[in-house]
Amino acid sequence: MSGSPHRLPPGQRAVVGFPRFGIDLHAPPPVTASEISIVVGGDVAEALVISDALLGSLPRTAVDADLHCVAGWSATDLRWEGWRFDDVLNRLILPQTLEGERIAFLVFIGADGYRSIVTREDAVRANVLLADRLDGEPLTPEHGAPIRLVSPDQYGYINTKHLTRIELHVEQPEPIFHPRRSVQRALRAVHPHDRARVWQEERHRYLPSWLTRPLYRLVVRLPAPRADH
Ligand SMILES: Nc1nc2c(c(=O)[nH]1)N[C@H]1C(S)=C(S)[C@@H](COP(=O)(O)O)O[C@H]1N2
Ligand SMILES: [Mo]
Repeated sequence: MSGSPHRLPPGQRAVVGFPRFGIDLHAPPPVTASEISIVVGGDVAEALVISDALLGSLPRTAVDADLHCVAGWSATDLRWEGWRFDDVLNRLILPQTLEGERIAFLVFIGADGYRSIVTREDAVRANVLLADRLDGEPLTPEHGAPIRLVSPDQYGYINTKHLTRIELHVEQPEPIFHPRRSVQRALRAVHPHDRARVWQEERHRYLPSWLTRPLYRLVVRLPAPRADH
C-alpha cells in the first residue's frame, strides 16, 4: 500500500506475497473437480447441493482484505470475489430447512478433510464470502480451488479451502478439525479459539496472546516480511 502504513491486527506481520499454508504442507493440495459442489448437511437440513448453477442465482461481490494466519503472518491486499455467505445461507440454504432459525453453528469442510467451526453470527458478517476468485483469477489449488470460505475478520484457520461440505448445527459441535487422528490430536492440543477474531487477538482458547505469540513463532517459521513494514 502506498501512503500510510497498512493497519494490521495486533501481533501480525505483513509478508511478501501470499504463501500457501495449511496443516499438511508436505502434501500437495487435494485434487478437486473444477465445478463447485458443496453438500449441505447436519441438523434440520433437507438434502441440498450447492452448485455453480445455484450460486449463479445470487449477486456476485468482491471483498478487499488481508489474510491473517494465527501463527503471526498476514498476506495483504487480496481481492476476493464470490458470493456473500449471508446470501448463500439465507437465500439458498435456509429455505430448504425446517426450523432453520435454530441453526447457531456451521462447520465448513474441505476436500482434504479439514474442518472449521464458525458461529452463525461470525459467518453472516458482510465481508464473509464463498470465494471462487482471487486477484482477478480463478482460485488456484494452492489457495483453495474451486471455492473456499473467506472470513477476513477471523484467523486463517477459519477460512476452509476446497470447500465440499457445510454442516448446520443447533448445538456447538465437538471440536473436530480433521479426520486424521494424528492431525486432530495436534490441532486439538493447540486449542484454537472458537471465535478466532483477529482484532480481539483470539488465538488460543485459554492462553493470553503475550504467551501464544512467541509460542507460534517458535513452531511456525514465518515467511519473508514485507520490507515496507
Ligand atoms: N482445506 C483446508 N483449508 C485450510 C487449511 C487447510 O489445511 N486445509 N489451513 C487453514 C490455515 S491454518 C490458513 S492460515 C489458511 C491459509 O490459506 P492459504 O493457503 O490460501 O494461504 O487456510 C486455512 N484453510
Ligand atoms: Mo493458519
